[in-house]
Amino acid sequence: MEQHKIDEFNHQHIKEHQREFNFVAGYLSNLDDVLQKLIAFQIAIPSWALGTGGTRFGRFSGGGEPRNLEEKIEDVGLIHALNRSSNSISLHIPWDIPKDAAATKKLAEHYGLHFDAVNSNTFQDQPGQKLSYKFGSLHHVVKAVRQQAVDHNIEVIKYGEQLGSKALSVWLSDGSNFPGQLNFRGAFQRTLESLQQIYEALPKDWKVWIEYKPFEPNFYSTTIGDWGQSFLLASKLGEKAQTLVDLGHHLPNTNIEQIVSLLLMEGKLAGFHFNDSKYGDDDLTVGSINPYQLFLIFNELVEGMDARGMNHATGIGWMIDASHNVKDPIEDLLQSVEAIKIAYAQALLVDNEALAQAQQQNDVINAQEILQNAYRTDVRPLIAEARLRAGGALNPIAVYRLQAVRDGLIKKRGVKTVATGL
Ligand code: RM4
Ligand code: MN
Ligand code: MN
Repeated sequence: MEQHKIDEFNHQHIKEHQREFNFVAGYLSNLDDVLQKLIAFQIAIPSWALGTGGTRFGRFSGGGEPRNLEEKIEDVGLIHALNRSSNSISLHIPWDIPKDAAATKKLAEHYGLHFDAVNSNTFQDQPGQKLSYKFGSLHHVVKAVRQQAVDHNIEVIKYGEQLGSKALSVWLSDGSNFPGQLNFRGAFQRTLESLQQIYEALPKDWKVWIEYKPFEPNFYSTTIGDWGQSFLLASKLGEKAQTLVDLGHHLPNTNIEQIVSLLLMEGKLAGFHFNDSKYGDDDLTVGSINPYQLFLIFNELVEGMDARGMNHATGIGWMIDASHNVKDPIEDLLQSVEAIKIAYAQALLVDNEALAQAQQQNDVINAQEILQNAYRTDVRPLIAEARLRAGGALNPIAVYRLQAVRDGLIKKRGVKTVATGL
C-alpha cells in the first residue's frame, strides 16, 4: 500500500473528520494524553488469522490467501500501513516455521513489524511425528510423549530467539473426554513438571504465557481449564510465568473483567487473546457480540495498569486470536483492531477519581453513570485522529476496498474455490 494512496484518501475526507473530531475533543480535558496513548497502543496479529479459518466441520477458503510466511508478513504489513496499530506478528510453530530466520526478520522490519510471542503446538500430530498427542502432551501418562512435547516447546523458543520474540505462549488441548479417564492431580503434576523443564530453557528476558480453556477439544476436563489452574502453575513456576487470557476461553457469562483485575493485581497477567463469543471459543470478531464487556475489561485494565504504574502499550501482551469462515480476514482484523482501540479509548475516558468517590460513598447510581458516560461516548474520531497522526488511514477498510486490495491479492496468489459473495 503506497503511502500516497492513504494520504489522498485522508485529504478527501479530512473536513468531515475534523468536524467529528472537534465535537468529541471538546469534551476532553486530557486530549493529548489520550491521543498519545492511542498512537502507542499496538495489537499483535496472529499468523493463523490471515487465511480463512474453519470449524471442525469444514473450511471454506477465500481468495488470495497467503501461501507462506512471507505473504502472511506482507498482509500484516498492509494492515499496519492502514491502521498503524498492528506492528507485530505472532507465529505458530510448526504452522509457520521460518526457513531463514534472518531473512524473515528483515522482511518484517521492512514493514515496520517485529515478532510477538511464539506459540507452540502440541495439540495436533504433525506428519512424521514419532509419538502421538492423542491422549495429551505435557500431561501425558507416558514420559517419552511428555519429553517430545517439552522438546518441541524448547525448539519453539529457539525459533523465537532468532526472530527477536520475548515470550512463549503455551496452549494445551490436554484433558479428558470421560470421567475416570484421568487422575486430575496426576495430570496437573505432570503438566507442572513438563512446564518446569520448559521454564528452565527460557532465556533470561523471556516469559512463558500459560493459556487456559474450559473445554474443547476435550469435553469432560481440560488440564489447564481455568484461570485458577493457570495461575497455580504460573505461581509454582516463578516470575517469568504468567497467565494468558483468551476472551473466548470462558463459560458463558463469566465475569472476565474481575479475573483480569485480580491477575493484574498479582502481576500475573501475561496478556490477551482478543476475540468475541456468544457460546464458547467462537473466535468471532472482537467487539461483534459484546462490546460492553470488552469496555469493562479495558476499564479494569487501565485502572489496574495505572495503579501499578505500568506502560499501557508494553506492560501486557495484546494479541488477536480469531478465525473466520465468512469474512475477508484482512478486513476482519482491521475491524478487530478498531474494536479493541474503541474499548481502550472509552476506558481512558472514565473519570477514575469520581468513580472512586462514588464507590466510597456507595453511590451505585453515579458509579454506573460514570462508566456508561465513557462507554456511550463516540470515540471513533479520536481513534481516527490518532491513526492520521501516525500516518495511517482515516478509514482503513474504505481504503482497502477502494484500492481493491483483495482483487490484487487474488490475481497474485490465486483463488482456491469460488464462493458467492466473496
Ligand atoms: C486455541 C487457543 C490458542 C490458539 C489455537 C489455534 O483454541 O485459543 O491460543 O493458538 O486455538
Ligand atoms: Mn487463544
Ligand atoms: Mn481459542
